[in-house]
Amino acid sequence: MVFRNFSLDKRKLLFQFILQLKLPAMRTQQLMYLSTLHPSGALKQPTIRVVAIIAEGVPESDAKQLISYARANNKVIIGPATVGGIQAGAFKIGDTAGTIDNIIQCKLYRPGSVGFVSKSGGMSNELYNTIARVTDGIYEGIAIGGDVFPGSTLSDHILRFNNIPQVKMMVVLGELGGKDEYSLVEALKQGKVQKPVVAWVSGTCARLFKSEVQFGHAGAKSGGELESAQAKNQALREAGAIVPTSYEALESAIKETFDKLAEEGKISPVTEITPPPIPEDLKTAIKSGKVRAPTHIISTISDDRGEEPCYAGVPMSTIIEQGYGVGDVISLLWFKRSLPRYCTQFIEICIMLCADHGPCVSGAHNSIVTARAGKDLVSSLVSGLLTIGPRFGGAIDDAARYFKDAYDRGLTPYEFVEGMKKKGIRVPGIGHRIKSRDNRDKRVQLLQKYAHTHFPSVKYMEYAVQVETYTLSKANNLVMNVDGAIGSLFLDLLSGSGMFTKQEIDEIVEIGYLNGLFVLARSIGLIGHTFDQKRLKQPLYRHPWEDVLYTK
Ligand code: Q5B
Repeated sequence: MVFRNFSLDKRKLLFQFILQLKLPAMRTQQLMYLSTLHPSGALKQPTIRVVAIIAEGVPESDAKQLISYARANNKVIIGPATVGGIQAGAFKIGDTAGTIDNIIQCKLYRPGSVGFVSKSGGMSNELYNTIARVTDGIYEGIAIGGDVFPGSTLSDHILRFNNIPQVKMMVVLGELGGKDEYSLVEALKQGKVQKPVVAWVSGTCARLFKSEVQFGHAGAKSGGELESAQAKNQALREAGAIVPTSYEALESAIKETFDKLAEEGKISPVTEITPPPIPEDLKTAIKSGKVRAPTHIISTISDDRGEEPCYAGVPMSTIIEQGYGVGDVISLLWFKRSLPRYCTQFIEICIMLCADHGPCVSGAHNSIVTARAGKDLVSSLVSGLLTIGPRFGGAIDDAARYFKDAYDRGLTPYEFVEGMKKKGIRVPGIGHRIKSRDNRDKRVQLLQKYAHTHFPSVKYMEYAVQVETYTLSKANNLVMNVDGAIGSLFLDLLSGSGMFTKQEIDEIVEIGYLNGLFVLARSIGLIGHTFDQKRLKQPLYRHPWEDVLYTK
């Protein structure tokens, strides 16, 4: 790659330029083209005559090679390190002339009579403004860039302007360092330029410094006397350019030259047009409080716009420095409040208990089969997660809903279970494929023990235990399962903590937050199973024939 310092800003300019390529006003003969890959690639395109290199820091040896290729092939390079160029009312490249407001203020929306060339991009914007104030405006403006080896020189552009009939006068802004300006001096002396040239070489202050000074541009170095601004201004003056005595006097020199041409009838009045109103940039308008844009998303749980992300208003530094745990983060992001430690610890216990239950359960089996089919982590995880539902792991919300409804309505366990049977609904949170009266689920016991010790009330869980006592009288495996334990205990957490209104509890149960605990927890295990299969380099899974009952 030629460009070693291709900054983000420059890439933005490139993008901006590519958008500009679509402008209908663009004139093909002045097509300027940027290659994101290599400018020599652009130069080699037969239809491209001019290449602008906006990148800064192009190595000098590379710049020289590009320049010699361009010269040999009758092509033009503007830059490197150029801010671009503009043909007023027609085409703009790069960031030259700045914002739309500035373009309008500098009358760059329609052509004037002045050809302008500058080394400095920043100063070219300044001069666009100056020229607009005292003349009928710019016809074309080019910043050649401040590198030691510019692709095209000041005199290249002046000679070009000299041949453009619409350009009646030229303004040149050079700078100290290098000898570029002397090629213009030569062209003036040889009578190659017939139109008035107003010129100023900036950097006269360099003499005030005791040692050699390097200004902003690579080429702007106060070297020997010949390269000084004073010497170049003098040489230009002697060659016939109109050179003021100071930069401050440049504006009046431009004005006088223009007025003289106008008096002589060499400049016909420009047809003024009213530029079409450009709608204000939305971001700027919003920032200044002028408009309100409709939002497409409402978010109430987190905010990443400040210095640090906030979860429910709590800054990340507080979360980290005050030792918050996963339970605290869940309480902030799901419940939008800081819950007491016994609650967040309960959430963490749920996550730990449900993280995995071996390779044979639906979710893990799916993830294992998917991983063995060569699929990636996310696919394997998602395939396992998709099995979570009313039978497997996803019965927590329904358990909470039905237990709450039955308890709040004062139903006896008998009335509740038989009522469900009549409706043909299995009691969520009850029943397990391998757990039974004699092989209780240790996880359920641990949750119950924790709640008995820390919760102010366990009324819903006690009701679930009564339901279990009744279902166990029907069948040995109709035990309270982990979904039932979490569902009933979360009801106790919500109602006993004093942190939620009745309405909020109903909403949490109605929306169905609680399956989220299983989904989140089991993701840990499913990811583990996926890694395990990949680590073990397990082959494609094929279910054995002998394990299938083939029947007609
Ligand atoms: N019967 C869990 O059934 C299972 C009944 C019932 C009334 C019930 C079943 C069920 C509700 C949903 C639920 C969460 C499908 C389970 C989990 C996470 C896990 C998993 C792991 C982990 C098991 C036989 C007879 C039939 C049924 C009756 C069954 N359940 N009656 N209420 N709840 N429960 N899911 O053993 O007369 O013959 O028609 O749906 O809470 O998923 O480790 O594996 O961590 O990964 O297959 O722990 O209970 O029994 O379906 O053959 O039914 O019992 O009506 O009666 P089974 P089935 P009948 S925890």
